[in-house]
Amino acid sequence: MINLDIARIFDEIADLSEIKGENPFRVRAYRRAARTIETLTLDLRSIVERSKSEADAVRELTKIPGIGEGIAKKIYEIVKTGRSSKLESLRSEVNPSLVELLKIPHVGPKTIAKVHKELGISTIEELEEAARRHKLARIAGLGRKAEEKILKGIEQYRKQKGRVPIAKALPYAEAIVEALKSLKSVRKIVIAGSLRRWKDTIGDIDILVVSENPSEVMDAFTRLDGVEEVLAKGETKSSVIFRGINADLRVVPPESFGAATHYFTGSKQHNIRIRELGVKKGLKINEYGIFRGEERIGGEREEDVFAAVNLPFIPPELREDWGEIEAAQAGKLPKLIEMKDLKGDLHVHTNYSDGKNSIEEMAKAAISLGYEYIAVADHSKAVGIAGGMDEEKLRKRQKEIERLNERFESAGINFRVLSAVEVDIKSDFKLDFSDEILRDLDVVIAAIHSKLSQDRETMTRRIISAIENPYVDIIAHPTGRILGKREAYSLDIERVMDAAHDNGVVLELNSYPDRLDLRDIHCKMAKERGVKIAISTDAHDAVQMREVIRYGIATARRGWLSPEDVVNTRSLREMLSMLKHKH
Ligand code: DGT
Ligand code: CA
Ligand code: CA
Repeated sequence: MINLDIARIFDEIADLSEIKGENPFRVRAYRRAARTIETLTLDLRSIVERSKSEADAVRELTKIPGIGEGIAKKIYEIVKTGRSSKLESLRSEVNPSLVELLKIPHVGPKTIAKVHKELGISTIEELEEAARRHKLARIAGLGRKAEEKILKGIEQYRKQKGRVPIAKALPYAEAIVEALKSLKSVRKIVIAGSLRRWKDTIGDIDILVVSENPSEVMDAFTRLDGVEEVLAKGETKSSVIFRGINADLRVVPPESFGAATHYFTGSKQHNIRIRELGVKKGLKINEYGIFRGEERIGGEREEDVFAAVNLPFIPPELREDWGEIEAAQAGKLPKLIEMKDLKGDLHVHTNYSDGKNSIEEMAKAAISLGYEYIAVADHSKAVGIAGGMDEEKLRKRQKEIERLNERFESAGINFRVLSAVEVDIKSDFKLDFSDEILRDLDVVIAAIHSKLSQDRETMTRRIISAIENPYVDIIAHPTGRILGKREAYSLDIERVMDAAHDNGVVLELNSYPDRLDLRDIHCKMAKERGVKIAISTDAHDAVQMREVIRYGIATARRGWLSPEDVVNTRSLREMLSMLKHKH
């Protein structure tokens, strides 16, 4: 029982309770617990096993932000017994095929309950059929428009079905590598495929191994704790389902390791281009090596592949055939941003809105990451569900920030807490705080949180109107997508970028792994248009601030960003001077 298994149990509890119509706050608490546990660096099992009693364990567990007493007791039960009585009773009450319906965009638990009760619908096929025959429109609360939306949602769901956000697959792949690394015969082991390219969603996990004893590796792989089904088992390749995700493992000979690593890292489009360059030079390049006629001329190292076609090493994140080969030929590959380039986080929440930690706790966590500043950007009042601040709360927070900064200064600590807000852009284009209030803040972040279905022109103008406000410095999660749940809202992103450029407004890359918004290709577009980017976490507690940033950095790298394209690689003073509203 590892943290990820526990997180999956809470996800399922949340899904089933939602369909059953349980209290939405409780549903949200389960989901929040799942997200917290997923990125936790502490091992829940050892916390429980270390404790002398249940009460002792609960006391320890509730110290983790996002874990209350009810959740802590469930964790205790899960670790001790391997089961959750809550989950088991829910499973017996809710038809499991209804759970899949919940994954369809635009289909919520209320709709599911209704169509199930009135039409007996319990599968996607039945729902699709009913929508096509306009049977749904006869149910109260649903109409022709709802039918159209549901059909679109089904189409969307089928397109991305089977793909998971990277943050779900990467920890599993890392766990597999960790387990197999300890085998005596394993000489080398790497993660390849879309995971090595840090794509935002992952179809399956690909792992490569060099070993003189392939059958030992295959035996261990197919028997790993977490393997739910063995799909194929051979001498060179095996495939399994590992905690719900497909995983391929290949054992290759040492002389092919570089060529295989390149080949199985992909992308397919990139590989095809490299192979064509090889053909022009009379070379055959494949997963076994680099060949001239029958003669092997390389393939042990990945660099050999690029060198064979006169290219410098191309970082995996760029291998999408988005122009990286031409750039490499011209000696114009970007110097990609790295984690160590970051000097601060410009979007974190605190307990002044929906964050778990105090300002001081967030600041200390940032200091331990080597940052020089954070911008605490709590929600504004319109986002009531997130405990948005009113003017009075904002003033109170301001005092606390000032006191804290004075303490840092007198202690000789080079760190500043910036006073920021994530101000809501309302559907009537107005911002949720007056200009007088925004003027006095260090950093103003604006974002849309409601009425996401306005038409394309309205949404575009709504964001641009915020960009044109004299005090808005950054637009957060500019397209609003949530991976696997919500597509980007209908938006003319090019016009938004042009307006950001003309007004000196920064666009945010939100590192949260189910957002990654701006996405990779949008980062590249922004760079080409001279729009600056802030890579932020949007963290709601200190653990998240530490854990999710790697996904933001990876997405920035996929978007070709260099340190100079990103504002929070600058020192405090330089960063502030790049914002529109100078202080
Ligand atoms: P995914 O799993 O859908 O997220 O994406 P990938 O890129 O991991 O794709 P996958 O797992 O199907 O295959 C791994 C790599 O193997 C892929 O990135 C490139 C290489 N590959 C697979 N099929 C072909 C092919 O037909 N031609 C070439 N040139 N490469 C291939
Ligand atoms: Ca793959
Ligand atoms: Ca694969």
